[in-house]
Amino acid sequence: MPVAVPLSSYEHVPETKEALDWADLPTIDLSLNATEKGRAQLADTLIEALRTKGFFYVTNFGISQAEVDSQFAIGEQFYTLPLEEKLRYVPDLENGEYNGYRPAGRRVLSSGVQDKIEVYNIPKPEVPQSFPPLIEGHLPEIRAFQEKLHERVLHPLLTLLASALELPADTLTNLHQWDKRAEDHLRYMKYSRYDAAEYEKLEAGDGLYVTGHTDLGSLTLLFRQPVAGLQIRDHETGSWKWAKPLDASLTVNACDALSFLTGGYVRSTIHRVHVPPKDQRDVDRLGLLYFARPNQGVVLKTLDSPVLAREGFTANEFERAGKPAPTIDEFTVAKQAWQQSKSTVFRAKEGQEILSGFKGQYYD
Ligand SMILES: O=C(O)CCC(=O)C(=O)O
Ligand SMILES: [Fe+2]
Repeated sequence: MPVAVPLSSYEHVPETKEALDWADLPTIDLSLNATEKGRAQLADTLIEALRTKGFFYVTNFGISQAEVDSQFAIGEQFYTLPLEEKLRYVPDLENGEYNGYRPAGRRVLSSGVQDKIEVYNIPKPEVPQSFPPLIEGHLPEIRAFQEKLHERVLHPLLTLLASALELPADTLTNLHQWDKRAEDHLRYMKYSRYDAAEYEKLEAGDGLYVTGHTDLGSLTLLFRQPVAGLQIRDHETGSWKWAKPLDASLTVNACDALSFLTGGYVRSTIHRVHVPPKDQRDVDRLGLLYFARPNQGVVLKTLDSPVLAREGFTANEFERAGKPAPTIDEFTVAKQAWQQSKSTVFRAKEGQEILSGFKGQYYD
């Protein structure tokens, strides 16, 4: 087994000084999870956040900044590997596989500019995967980090959500067990900078690196990202606001699978990535994310919850269309293939039906 290559410490870039229209997001402070009163309060805050803003911060989640920075350092180092080495780890993207490396330049952005987004996804240990020696050397640390995210962040949030839905506390955690095979993955993501002329072209179009979309799993956990770019569409007002980096926090959003499981009561949140403000255009944007998804084989049908029954959220898109609800695996492959297949035309795949009863959509 390769030994861990020592990494230089990771320096976060300075935040923007521009006065952007920041989203005002609620915070789930997990230190309150220690008492019954605190849990009741958090469950209320969480369901309100999921029903209105769609995004929220999580703080005091029991993972140190040093551990987080170490992951950013691994991600930064990964992207210094020669392209030919990274290309050895490209999965069958056209057919919906996504663990491993996705090179830049598969998508055409507005004004015909090619994307400069690279993605590297690391699945759970149960999923067979080969890694470059750099990653292999750090695998024990990466595994420990993934497991902590699962047990210390995902599970408390799912337990709070079960309580808000008046379901037995373990209803949702049972569908998301760490030691079961599933499509959860940790991601290092890099948006490389453009030159001034290309930024101008992008701005003459829609100014976006990533079009408005929803994520396909349960919850996405996004580590503090000092280079502004992420924008969130408010469920209530429809307006786009920037996500502000908040110290020692995660930014979390609900995704398609959780929306299906709750008959649309929890909405999958629409978000996009804008080109950064002018004072951050001379740096690359490095992201660290965890995409949580239900266990393999979980059928995406609406849960039987007293709250959902009372509020009238008893059928999701598939059920309302009289179609069989897919398993998370079927849904994942179909939506990933739709998202990832190479395109030469801007928004070539708009509105395609990706599974019977569900269309792939972009959002403005
Ligand atoms: O880079 C970001 O801030 C968000 C990325 C994103 O939305 C995604 O990869 O699904
Ligand atoms: Fe996303």
